[in-house]
Amino acid sequence: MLAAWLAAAVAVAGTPEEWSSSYDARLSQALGAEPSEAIAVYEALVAQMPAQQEQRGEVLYWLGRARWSAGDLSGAKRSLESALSYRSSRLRARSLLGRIALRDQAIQDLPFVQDYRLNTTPWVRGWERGKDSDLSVEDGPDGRALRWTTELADGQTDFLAFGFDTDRDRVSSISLSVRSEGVPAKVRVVLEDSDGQLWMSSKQTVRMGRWTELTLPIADFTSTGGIKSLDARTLRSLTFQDLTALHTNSRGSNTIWIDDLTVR
Ligand SMILES: [Ca+2]
Repeated sequence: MLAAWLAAAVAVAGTPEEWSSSYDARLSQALGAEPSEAIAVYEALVAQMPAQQEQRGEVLYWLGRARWSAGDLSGAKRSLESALSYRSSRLRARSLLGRIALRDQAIQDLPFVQDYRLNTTPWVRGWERGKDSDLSVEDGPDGRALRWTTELADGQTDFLAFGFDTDRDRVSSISLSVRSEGVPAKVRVVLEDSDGQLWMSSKQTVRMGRWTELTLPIADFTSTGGIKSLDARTLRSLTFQDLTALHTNSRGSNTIWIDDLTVR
């Protein structure tokens, strides 16, 4: 019903000005609808909008969101990737693509061991800065390893992340080798549980030009709030934060290598 009404409204909409005035109302109606209805609405809108119209990016973003809610992951990714070329929706689309990738590439079986010969899994490049190609597998100082190119800028942190989908298997520790090329790095690992509560490691110093082995028992993570204790069967994601720019005056590009990730 809603879809039919909106499709009709789309058909009679004329000038870009008329578009803009009714467009927000249409979007908010679709937001309250069932995903299948909303998808029909957004598809009708996208079909009618010229490619160069900036608002098309927003509709593509909402179409991607609705497809994601309906469980259509590949359709969601297509819409969101299309939305990336519109300035107004790029950040939101990239953020949702990142969150989808977290779930897509989540660690399922424990123990999980990665020596970074072939690919960058399970890491997802943080979606607030840089670009996806900042993360690659390359010949490093001691064989193949994960290479992460970061940019040290005033007041700016950066991150990588991966998801857990371990079917309530208990995670007990995370270890990895890290090496920073340009400056000694400062990093921290943050865990999120299924309630959205965050748990932090202490800040870790990564040596410059040498490997630093980080071993992080889950029991050592502390909560940022709340009083419950961490249930290591309910971890949802891990974020590897690069805090280096807050601890050095150096600016510009840095390379962080990661190898031998083990999750037990
Ligand atoms: Ca390796």
